[in-house]
Amino acid sequence: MKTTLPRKTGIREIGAGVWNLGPGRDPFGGPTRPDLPILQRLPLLAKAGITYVEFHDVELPFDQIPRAQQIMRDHGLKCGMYTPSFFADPIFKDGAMTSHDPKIRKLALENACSAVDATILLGAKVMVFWNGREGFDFVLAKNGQESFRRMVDGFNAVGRYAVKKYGRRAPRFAIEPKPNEPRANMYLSNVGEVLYLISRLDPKLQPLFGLNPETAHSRMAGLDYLWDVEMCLEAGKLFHIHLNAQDTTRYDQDLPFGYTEPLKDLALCVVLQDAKWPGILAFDVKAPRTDRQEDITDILTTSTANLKRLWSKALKVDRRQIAAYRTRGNFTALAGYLARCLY
Ligand code: GLT
Ligand code: MN
Repeated sequence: MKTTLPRKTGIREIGAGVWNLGPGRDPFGGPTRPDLPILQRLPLLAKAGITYVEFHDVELPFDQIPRAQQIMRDHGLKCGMYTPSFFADPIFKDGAMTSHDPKIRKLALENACSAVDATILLGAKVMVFWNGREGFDFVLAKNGQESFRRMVDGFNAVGRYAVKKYGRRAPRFAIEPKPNEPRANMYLSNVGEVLYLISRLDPKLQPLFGLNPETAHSRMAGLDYLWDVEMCLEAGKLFHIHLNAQDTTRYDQDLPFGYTEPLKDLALCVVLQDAKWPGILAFDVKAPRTDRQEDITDILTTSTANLKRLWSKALKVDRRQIAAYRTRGNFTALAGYLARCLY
């Protein structure tokens, strides 16, 4: 059964990445489940209620797209976004666009351009750039100002390629910030930094660039994801969103949406509803190492159930009450009101 969100503006169905259903690897141990071939994950995603699937180029290379599309059609799936992997291949160990080696930067650009082609072929409207290896572990390992210019040049070049080849059909690019992991310090570590980078791109290309904020990534940076999302909305730059949960500022956990901070998640639903945000609400979660193969989609069904519940509760939140609490400056009472809506 497809999950849909009642009274959502625009797209009502849910998204998730094929990598969400991995074999349970972590930095301290190998897989605990079979590594299911990507195409075999598609029926599982469909069965878990997902409609919009997300892929990295390394998960769905060009030549496998027709086969994937057939499976997707059979299961009522669509592609929500596509993204070049600038982090898995050891060649990108010190970054893709910000690598010191011009040959590696050229390869990154080529990969990004083929990802544009794949995004178009798959009918997705958004291509994501995650800053996986862009950054540094040691001070002075890179010249920060030069790195910034390399990112500006890189994104401009991808934007130019997309516009030249596809004109108005060009996908929109959503840059996904994260503060650390795998690098000690990552460039484009938060929403504000990405908004600044976009302001430095070629003005003609700026409309093509926006963000894919991820709730857990904001939390890892010790930031409030509601404010991060509101900044994206204010700038007209919320192009995509990754929902999950994170238990304080430790390593990236990709926990089920709604698990750690349900009250904030309720408020997030209120904000998205009021903004009439039309895009796909997508999960970026990770089936934990301890879940058995037969339970691998529990992470998605749990996230979905939480989202549906919070979304419906958010529809019932009385906006006039919120306004009244604001006017009177009764912020603790406002917190109490939200808690009553939630519990
Ligand atoms: C990686 C990362 C995610 C990104 C994915 C897209 S890859 O799993 O942790 O947050 O969205 O590149
Ligand atoms: Mn993500």
